Amino acid sequence: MSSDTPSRNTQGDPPLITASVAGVFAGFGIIAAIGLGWAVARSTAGLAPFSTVGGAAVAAPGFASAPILPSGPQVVSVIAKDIVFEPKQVSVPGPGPVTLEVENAGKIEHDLTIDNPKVKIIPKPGAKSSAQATFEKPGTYQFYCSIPGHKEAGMVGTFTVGNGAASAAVPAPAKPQPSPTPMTHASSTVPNAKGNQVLAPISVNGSVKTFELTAKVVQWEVVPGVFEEAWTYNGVMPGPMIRVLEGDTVRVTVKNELPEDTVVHFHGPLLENKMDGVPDVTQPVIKPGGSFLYEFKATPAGTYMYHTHHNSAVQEPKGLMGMLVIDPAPNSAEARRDAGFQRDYFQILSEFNGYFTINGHAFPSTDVLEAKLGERVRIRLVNAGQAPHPMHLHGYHFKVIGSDGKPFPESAIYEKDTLSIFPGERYDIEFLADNPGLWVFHCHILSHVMNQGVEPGGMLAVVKVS
Ligand SMILES: [Cu+2]
Repeated sequence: MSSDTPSRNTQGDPPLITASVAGVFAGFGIIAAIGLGWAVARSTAGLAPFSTVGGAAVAAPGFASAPILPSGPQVVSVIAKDIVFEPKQVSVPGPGPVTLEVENAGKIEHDLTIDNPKVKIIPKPGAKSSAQATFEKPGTYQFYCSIPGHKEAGMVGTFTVGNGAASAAVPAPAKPQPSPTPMTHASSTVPNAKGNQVLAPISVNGSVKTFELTAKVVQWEVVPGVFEEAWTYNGVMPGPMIRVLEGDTVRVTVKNELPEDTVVHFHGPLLENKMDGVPDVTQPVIKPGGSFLYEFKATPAGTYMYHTHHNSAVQEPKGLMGMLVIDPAPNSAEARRDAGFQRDYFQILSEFNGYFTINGHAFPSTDVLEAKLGERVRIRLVNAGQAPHPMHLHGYHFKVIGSDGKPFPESAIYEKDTLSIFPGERYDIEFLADNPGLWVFHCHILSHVMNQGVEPGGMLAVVKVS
C-alpha cells in the first residue's frame, strides 16, 4: 500500500487513498482470503517435532523435592514458521535447567523470547539455535517472537513448567509490550510501512532544500505477513519521494549504513558531471559508515528517479531506488496543465526477491487508486526494475502525455490500454474517470502477476472509480 501522494492541488487535504487493495476486495466480499491462503500455501511443510526429551527416572540433585525429575537438562523444541510457533504449547515435568531449541523453518527472521527468566534465541531462517535457561519454579511462561508485529500476528505460545499451577514465578498474563516500534532488531521495520511518500527536507533556506537519505537494511513486508530483507533509503522501499520545485537548489546527504559500498545517481535531471553518482568515474564510492553530499539545480520539471549506481544489479532490486519529482515553476504552462488534474498518483515498478512490486508491495497489498466520476487522473510510472513491464488498464483507454520527464506536445499524445515501460523509463498517463467500477491495472507479462509463482499477486493495482 503506498504511492498515494495526492497532487499538489490537494496537498493539505487529508490523504486521498489509504485503503489497500485487499481492503477493497474485503469490502466487496470477494477475495479477502487471498493473502492468507497464499501465506499458508507458501509456508514450509515442516512438522512439529515437539519433544520433551530426557529420562524421567532419576531425581536430579538439587530438585529432590520434585516427584520425578529428568536426569539432565530438559529439552524443549519449537519451530518458528512464517508466522507462527509450532507447537504453541510446550511443557517440561518440573523446574530446573531447560535447553530450548528453536528451529527457524520460515523465510524471515524470528526469535523466541521469554521475559523472565530472560531468554532470547535467534535462529537464522533455515537454521537452529538453542540456549539454556533455569526455571526455578513451576508455572506458565509466555514465549513470543519479539520482532515488531510478529507477536501481534500470533507468534506467541506458552511454556509450562510442572503442573503449571504455581507461584510467584508465574508471570501475569504478559503485559502488552510498551510499543512494537522501537527496534529490538536493527534489521526490522514496522509492518505496513510505505515507500514513495514525500520526504520532508531537513532544512529549507530560500530555494535551497536539504534532504537526508540513509541507505540501510531492513525487513520489508512485501505482502501481508511476509518479510524480506530489503536495502532501503530511510528504511522504506522504494525510498521516499524527493519532490522539489523547478529552480530549487537540491542538496541530498547520502549516508551509507549498508554492509557494502554504494552511490546514488539522480536519473533524468540535468546536473553537473561531478554530481552524476558513478563510482570511479565521477566520484569515489561511499564506504560503509561514510556519506556524500549531492547538490544540483532542479531542472527541468518532470518525473525522475534516483537509484544506486554501484553493484546495481544486486542493490537496485533489493530496494535502493526512489522517485525524484520536479514540479514546474509557478505560472508556467506546465504548472497550469498540472492544475487540471484532480488526482496525481506515483508508481514505481520493480522486481524484488521473486515479487513484482508496485511501490514496494505486491498484490494484495498494492494500492487502490481512487477517483470520483468526472475527475482527471494522472499516473506517473517509473520502471526501476530490470524487465520491461507492459502495464494494462482495464475499462479505459488512457492518454500517454509524456515520458522521461518530458511532456508531449498535443500532437504527440496517443491513446493506449497497454503501455510497455522499459527499465529506466518513465511515463505519464492520464484518463478521465468516466467508467465506474474496480478496474485492475497490471503488468501483462503474466508471470509478473504472481508472488513467487502463486497467482494472483505481483504488479497488480486497482483503480476505483465511484
Ligand atoms: Cu511485468
